[in-house]
Amino acid sequence: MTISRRTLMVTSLGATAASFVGGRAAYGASWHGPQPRLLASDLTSPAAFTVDLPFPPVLKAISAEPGVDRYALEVRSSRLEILPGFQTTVWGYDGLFPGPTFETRECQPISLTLRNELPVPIAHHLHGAHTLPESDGYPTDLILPAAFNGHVHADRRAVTSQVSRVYQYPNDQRPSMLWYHDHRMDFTGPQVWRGLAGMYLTRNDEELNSPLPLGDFELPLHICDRSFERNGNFKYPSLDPELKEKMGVEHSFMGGVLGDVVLVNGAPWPRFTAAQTLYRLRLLNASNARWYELQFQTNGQLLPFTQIGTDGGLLRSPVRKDSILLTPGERADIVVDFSTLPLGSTAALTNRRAQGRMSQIMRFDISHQSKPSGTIPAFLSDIRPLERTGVSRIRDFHFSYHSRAGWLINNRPFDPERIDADPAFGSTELWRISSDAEHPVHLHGVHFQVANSGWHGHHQAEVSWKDTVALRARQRVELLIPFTASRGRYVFHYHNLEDEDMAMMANFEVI
Ligand SMILES: [Cu+2]
Repeated sequence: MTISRRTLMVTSLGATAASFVGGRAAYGASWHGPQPRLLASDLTSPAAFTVDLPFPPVLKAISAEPGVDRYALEVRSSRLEILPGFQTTVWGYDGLFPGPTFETRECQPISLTLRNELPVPIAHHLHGAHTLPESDGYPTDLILPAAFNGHVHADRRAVTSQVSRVYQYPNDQRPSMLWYHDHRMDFTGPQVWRGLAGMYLTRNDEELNSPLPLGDFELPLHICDRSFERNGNFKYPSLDPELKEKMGVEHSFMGGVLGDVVLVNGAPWPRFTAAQTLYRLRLLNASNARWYELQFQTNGQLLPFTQIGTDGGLLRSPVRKDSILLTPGERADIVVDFSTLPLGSTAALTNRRAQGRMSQIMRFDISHQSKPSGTIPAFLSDIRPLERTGVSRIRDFHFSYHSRAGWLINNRPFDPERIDADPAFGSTELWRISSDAEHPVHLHGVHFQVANSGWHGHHQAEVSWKDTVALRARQRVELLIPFTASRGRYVFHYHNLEDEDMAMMANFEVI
C-alpha cells in the first residue's frame, strides 16, 4: 500500500460526506468533510445499570531487578462476556479488555516484553509517555505475527520485530494516568475497537502521601463506545474483516465510528456501589471518535465536582466544575463528593453531548456510610507556566480535509519518511495549530501547555500539562512545547482513530 493508493481511495470517497453527527454540532456550516457517524448494533442492548463496574487487574511484574521492573504481555484473541448472555471475540492484552492496568512509580524504569499472538501486525504505543523513539510505538515499528504476508506500510526507517519486542519506559515524568493502545499504521481504528487498549498509572511519594482518596476510593475509568453484531461480537465497518490486506472503513464512516453502547472498564452502562464520601476518578476517553462532556446528575440536579489533574498530572490547585470535556485520548483526574447525598440515592455520570441512552455513562448507587476517604488539598503540585519569551521557534500546522486529496496537514498527506518539523533537543517551541473541523490533536513523546484559551474557554483555563488538545473548527490553539524528553522521530496526529488511519498524521524529529 502506498500513499498514492490511499490518496486515490480518499479521492473517490470525497463526495460521500456522512450526514449524521451523533450529537456533535460544532463542525460549522462551512464544513463539508466526513463526520463521525453512528453505527447501529444488530442486537438489543442491555438495560443500563444492571452490571457491576469491573476493574481490569493490575499487572504484576515478572521480576524486579536493580534499576528495572520487568513485565510481559501477550496480545491475543479471547472470548469475553461483555453483554450479559453473549460472548464477544476480543483482541486483548493478555486476552483482556481493557488490558491489565500498570501501576508504576516515577523514575522507576520498567521494561515490557510484548508478544504478538494475533494474526496481524501490531504497534504498541504508550500514550503520554516520554520514551526513546524505539519504544514509542511508531506506526510502522510493527511486531509481525509468526507468519504474515499481508499489508505492511513502506517506511525505510521502520524497525519491525518478529513475534515479540521489548519496550523500555523510564517513567521519568510527572506522575499521571497514561494509556496504552495499538497504533498500527492504517489499522489503529479497527484494532483498538477490537480491544487493544489499557490504562497505565505512574505515582510518586508526594501524591501517595497526599490526603487525596486512594485505594478503594480511587477508580480508574476507561470509557469507550462500541457496537455489536447479532451474535455479540464487536461490529465495525472495516473494509477488510481480517485486517490483513485492505485498510480503511466503509465510505460513510471515514469521519469516525460511533458505537451505540457505552462501556466503562469493558462493561455496558455499569453501576458502582459507593460510600457516602469522596472518590477520585481517573477518567480516560478511549473511544475511537466519540466526545464526552461529562456531568454528574443526582435527583434532577447537577452535582459539581473538582478537577485535580489532566493528561500530564496534577494541576497546581483544584478547580470546581459542573462539566468536563473529554475528547478521544484525553484524561482527566477529578474528585466527586458523595458525602452530602442521602443513602439510597444515586448519581449518574452523563454525557451532555449525546441524547437518549448514549447520554448515560454509568451510575453510582450511594449505599453505605464510610469514614472520610480523604480531602482535596488546596495546593496539588508545582506547575510553572511556560513563557513565550523562552520560545526558540514558531511553527504553524493546519489540519484540513479536501474532497480530492483527503486529510492533510499543511496540505500534505502523511509520509513516514518526511519530517515536518525538526525542533532542537532542549528547546521550547510555540506551535499554532488549527483545523477545519473540531478534533483532538495528540503529540507523541512530549507534553505541552496550551498558551491561549482553549475549547469554549472552560477546558484549558488553568495551567496544565497536556498531550492531547481539543480544537474547535477554525480555532487556532497555541501550544508551548518543550522538547526535553528525547531525540528522535515521533508522530503527531488527529486522535480520531479513523481519521488517523486516513493519514491525518505528520512527523517531527527532535534533533
Ligand atoms: Cu493515543
